[in-house]
Amino acid sequence: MMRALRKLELTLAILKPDVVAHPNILKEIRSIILQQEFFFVRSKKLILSPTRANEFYKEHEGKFFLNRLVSFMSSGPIWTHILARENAIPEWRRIMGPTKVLKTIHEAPETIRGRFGLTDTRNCTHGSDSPETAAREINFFFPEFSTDRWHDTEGAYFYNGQVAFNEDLCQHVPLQHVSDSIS
Ligand code: IDP
Ligand code: MG
Repeated sequence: MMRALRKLELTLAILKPDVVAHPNILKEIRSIILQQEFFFVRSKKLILSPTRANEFYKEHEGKFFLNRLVSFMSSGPIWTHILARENAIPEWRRIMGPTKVLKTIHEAPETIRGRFGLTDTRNCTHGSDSPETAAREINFFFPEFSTDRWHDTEGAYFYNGQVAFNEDLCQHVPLQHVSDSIS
């Protein structure tokens, strides 16, 4: 029997400094992402400079919260991930929950932001909000990554479930590449 082909969509996720500062919360959010059947296609831990944080959030220029958002996002390490799944963009935003934590803790307490968010600024996670944004944001953090090339090469392993999650890399690795990638 042919399996129905479900198109894998890619999105950019960020685990913000409030999450990365708390190893147990970081671990819990990773396991939620895995339980929800996302693949970690690429992962990087880094510290954003204020200049880069400003550039990333340039759509919010002029908003009252931009300065505090930029200081927060450059205040400590973040994890950035390219996640893959069917409907990855809306699905990741759905499990994150709404932006404003102080409402979300009442209105969607089961979501990531509802469970672990601290304030409207320190709200745990970022997720791209459209295919165009996802393309820009993936390129922002992973300029060496080509979505087309990924679909043509590694993509097939993901479609066939021939990948294993590597905890150290925090990435799903095509099975016959496992030994190459960790050497
Ligand atoms: P999103 O992260 O859910 O896409 P955006 O409106 O794009 O939400 O805002 C980007 C980030 O700016 C939010 O995740 C949050 O950290 C911060 N932010 C948004 N609105 C507020 C606010 O009203 N007060 C404080 N911070 C905010
Ligand atoms: Mg946004």
